[in-house]
Amino acid sequence: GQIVHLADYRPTDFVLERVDLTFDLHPTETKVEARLIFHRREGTDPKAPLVLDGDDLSLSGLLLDQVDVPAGQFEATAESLTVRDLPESTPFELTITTIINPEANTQLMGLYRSGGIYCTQCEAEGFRRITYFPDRPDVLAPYTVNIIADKAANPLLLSNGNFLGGAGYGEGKHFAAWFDPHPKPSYLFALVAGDLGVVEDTFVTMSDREVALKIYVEHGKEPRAAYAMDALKRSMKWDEERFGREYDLDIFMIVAVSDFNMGAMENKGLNVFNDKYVLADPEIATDADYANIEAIIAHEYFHNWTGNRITCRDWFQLCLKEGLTVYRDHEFSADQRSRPVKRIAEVRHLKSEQFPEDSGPLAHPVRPTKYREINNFYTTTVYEKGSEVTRMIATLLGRDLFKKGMDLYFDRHDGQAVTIEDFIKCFEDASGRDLTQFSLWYHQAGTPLVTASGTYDAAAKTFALSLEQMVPATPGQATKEPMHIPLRTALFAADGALLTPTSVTDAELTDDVLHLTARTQTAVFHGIPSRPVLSLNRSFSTPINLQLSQSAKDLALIARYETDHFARWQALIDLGLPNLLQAARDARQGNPITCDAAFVDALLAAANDESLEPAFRAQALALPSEADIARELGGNNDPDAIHAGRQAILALVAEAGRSVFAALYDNMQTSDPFSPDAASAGRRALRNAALTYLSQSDNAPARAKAAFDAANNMTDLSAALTILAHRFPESAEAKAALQGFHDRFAENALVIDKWLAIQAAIPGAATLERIQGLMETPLFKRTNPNRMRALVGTFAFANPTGFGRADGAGYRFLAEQILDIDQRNPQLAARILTSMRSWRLLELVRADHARSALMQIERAGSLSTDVRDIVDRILK
Ligand code: B3K
Ligand code: ZN
Repeated sequence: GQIVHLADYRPTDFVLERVDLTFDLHPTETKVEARLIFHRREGTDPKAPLVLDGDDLSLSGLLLDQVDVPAGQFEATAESLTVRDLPESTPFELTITTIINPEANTQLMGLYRSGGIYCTQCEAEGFRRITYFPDRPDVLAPYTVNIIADKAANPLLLSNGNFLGGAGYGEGKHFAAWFDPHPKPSYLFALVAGDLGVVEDTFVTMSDREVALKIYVEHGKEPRAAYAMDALKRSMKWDEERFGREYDLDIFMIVAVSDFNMGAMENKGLNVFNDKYVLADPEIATDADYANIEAIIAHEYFHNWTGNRITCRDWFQLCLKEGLTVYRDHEFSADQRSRPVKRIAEVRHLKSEQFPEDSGPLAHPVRPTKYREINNFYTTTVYEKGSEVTRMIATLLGRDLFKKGMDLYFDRHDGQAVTIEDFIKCFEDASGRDLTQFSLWYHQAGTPLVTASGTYDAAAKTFALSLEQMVPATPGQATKEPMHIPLRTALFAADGALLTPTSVTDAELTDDVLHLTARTQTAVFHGIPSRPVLSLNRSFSTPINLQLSQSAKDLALIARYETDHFARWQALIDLGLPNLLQAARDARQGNPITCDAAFVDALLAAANDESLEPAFRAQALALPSEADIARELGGNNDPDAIHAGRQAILALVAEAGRSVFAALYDNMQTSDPFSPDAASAGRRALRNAALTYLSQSDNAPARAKAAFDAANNMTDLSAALTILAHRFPESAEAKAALQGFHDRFAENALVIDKWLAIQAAIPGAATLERIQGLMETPLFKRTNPNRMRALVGTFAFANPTGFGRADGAGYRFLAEQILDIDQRNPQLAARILTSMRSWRLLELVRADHARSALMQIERAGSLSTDVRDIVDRILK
C-alpha cells in the first residue's frame, strides 16, 4: 500500500513492441506463456534493469531470446520480475512462463472462472495477476493471443481483435488465435473461454464495412439479449452521426458473466458485462433495467474511441476516459429518450451520490494527484463530476467549437496515452479561448457554493444579480481559487413571458450563459420593464450548490412557465424541500407536521398537466429521498425523524391529491404487448407514482395487492411488491406477495436480486434481522457480487432507518460483513464500505456507534489495501 504521486510519473525505460500470449487453460493450473519484444528507450540509462509488475505470481520459466536466463541475471518475487544486463540498443525477446489458478481467484481480478466460464478483468491492475508485465496504461502494443483448452468444455475461445484461425490440438483439446492490430495497454486485454449461446447481427459502418456483432450469454437466454443488441446498433450509429467515430475491427463481441465486480468492461473488441446489464425481457427487467442496459452498452462501446484508441497516460488521468465517456453516454440517452427527463435523472444521481462524496472525507479532485489504491478512484467524482466538467466545456464553447475541439482531440491523439492537459489544449486550440481558470474544475475538489440575490430597480429598469462563490475546504486542500462557473440564466415576467435584456454589464453573457469568474460579481441586466423572476442554473449547467431565496410564488411561476423543463422540476424541488426539512425538525421535536399549500398545489398541477410528458410528471412526484434531506439538513441528523417527517409530507400530498392520483392510476395504463420505449416507461412511472401516493392514504394493502396480481411486466410487479413490503410489511398480503415472487423467480438470480433489494430497503429497525435471515437462504451466495450488493449494499446505501437504527447494530453488522468480504474480494468490500462516508452528519449517539464500527474494521489484522485506504480516510 505505497502512495503513488502524479508528480513521480516518468516513462518506462523500455519500449514494448509486441506481445504474444499463449494460454493453456485449466481450471486450477493455467499455463501462461508471454513473449514480449522490448527495446531500450532512446536516451535512457543503458544499464537500467527491466522491472515488470506482478501480483500473486510465481515464475516458472524465463528465456531471453529463446535461451534460459541464468539465476544471477534476474530476480522474481510475487510482486515483480527484475531482469539485468539486457541489450543496450537492439530489441530482445523475453519469454515468461507463469502458472495461475483461475478457480481460486475470488478477487475477480485477472483470469477467473464465473459459472464455468473463463473470463478476465484487467482494469486497473489485473493483468499483472496473469503474467509479469509493464502493467500501466502508457505501454501500448499489438497483441497476438493463442488459447488452448479442452474442446468439449470450452467450444468458445475468444480474445481481442480479429480471429486468425483455430484447429484441433490433440487429446480433446483445440486452439484459437486472435490478433489485435490496434496497440493497446494491458488493462484492455481480455480472454473468454467456455460454452455459451450467442446472438448474432451485423452493422454496416459509415464507410460501408460490415462488422459482425456477437453477444454471448448462457444457453437458453439468447432471446434476453435482443434489447442489448438493439442498443449496441443504435450506439454505433449514433457515434458515427454525432461524433464521426467509426468502429475499427471486423468483429465486436459482448460476453455476459454472472460474477463481476462492476457494471461492465470495455476490453478492445471484447466487452465483458455483468449479465445484469445485458439480459432483459418484460418478465424480468424493469424500465430502469432497460435504460441502464442501453446506457452501459453505449458507454462501453463509446470507450472504443474515448479510452481505447486514445487512452490514459497514467491512472491519475482516469477522468480523461471516464468523465468523457459518461458525458457521451448521457448525450446518447438524451437523444434516444427525453432530454429533460434524462437530465433530471442525472442531476438526482449526481446530488445523491457525488455531492456527498465531494463534501465528505472521501472528497478528491476529478483529476487526483495521489492514491494508495487506484481501484478506489473509480468514483462518482471521476465519472459523474468528470462528465459534468466535460458538459461545461461544451456549454462554454457552444456546439460547433466543442465539436471542433473533439475532432482535434481524435486527430491529434489517436493511438496515444495522454493527459487531461492534452485534452484541454485541444479545446483551447480549437476555440482560441484560455481555459486555465476553467481547468480548476479538474484540480479543486468540493462542490462550489454560489450565493445569489437579485435587486430590481424600477426607475432604471435594471436587474442587478449579485453572485458570490465559495469552494469548501476538502482533504488536502484547505484554500481554493475562484472558479469559472457557467450559469445558464433566464428572467421571466409575471405573466411567464421570457424577458430579454437589452444588454448586460459587469459580467459576460453568451446566449443564456452567465460567466461567474470572480469571487464576487454583480451582473446588471438592462432594459427590464418589470420586476423579473430569476431562473438560475437552468438545465443544471454547473454542478454547484445554489443558495438563492425565492418566494413560493416565484418558484411556482418557474414551475409553470420555464421553457427549460429541468428548471421547472428544480423549482418544484425547491418548493418542496423546505417543507421536508421542517417536517424532519418537527418530527424530532414531536410537533405536528404541516405542508405549504403552494407546494402541494404546484405539485398536483404538474402531475395533472397533460401538456407535460408522463415521465416528467413522475419525476416531479418523486420527493427528495431521505438521504437528500439528510444532506440538506447538514448535520446532527436523526434518520428516524427524517423518515417520519417525509412520510407525513407524503401523506399530506396523498390526501390532497387523492382524486388526481386515482385518475392517473386509471388513465396511465400502457398498451399490451409490452414495449420498453421511453414514452411507455414514462406512463408506467407516473402510474406507479400515483399508486405509491394512493397506498399512502390507503389503510389496507388491497389496492397494492390488486396491482401486484394484475401486473404483466417487472416494472409494475416490483413497484407493487415494493409498496406492499415497505408500506404494509406485516400484512398477510405482503408476506404472500414476497413468497409468490420468490417461488416464481427462484431460478433467476437477477430477479432474486430485486427480491433481496426490496426487502433490504424496508424502513425500520427490524430489517436487520430480516437480512440476517435472508443471508441463510440457499438463493443467497456470498461470493457473488450482485447478491452482496443487492442485500448488503442496498441496506447500507439506501435504508437510512434500518441501517442507521439507534442501537448501532446496523453499523456493527456492516463491519462484520466488510471484514468477511475483504478476505475474498477487497474491491467489493471497499466499495460497500463507502456507504459510511457521511457518518459524521449523524446525531451524536449514532455517530459514536458508527465510529466504533469503523474502528473495529481499522483494528482488524489483515485488511486489504483497498479497505485500509477507505477506512483510514473515512475516519480521518
Ligand atoms: N472501465 C471499467 C471500470 C473498471 C473498474 C476497475 N476497478 C468500466 C467502465 O467505466 O466503463
Ligand atoms: Zn467507463
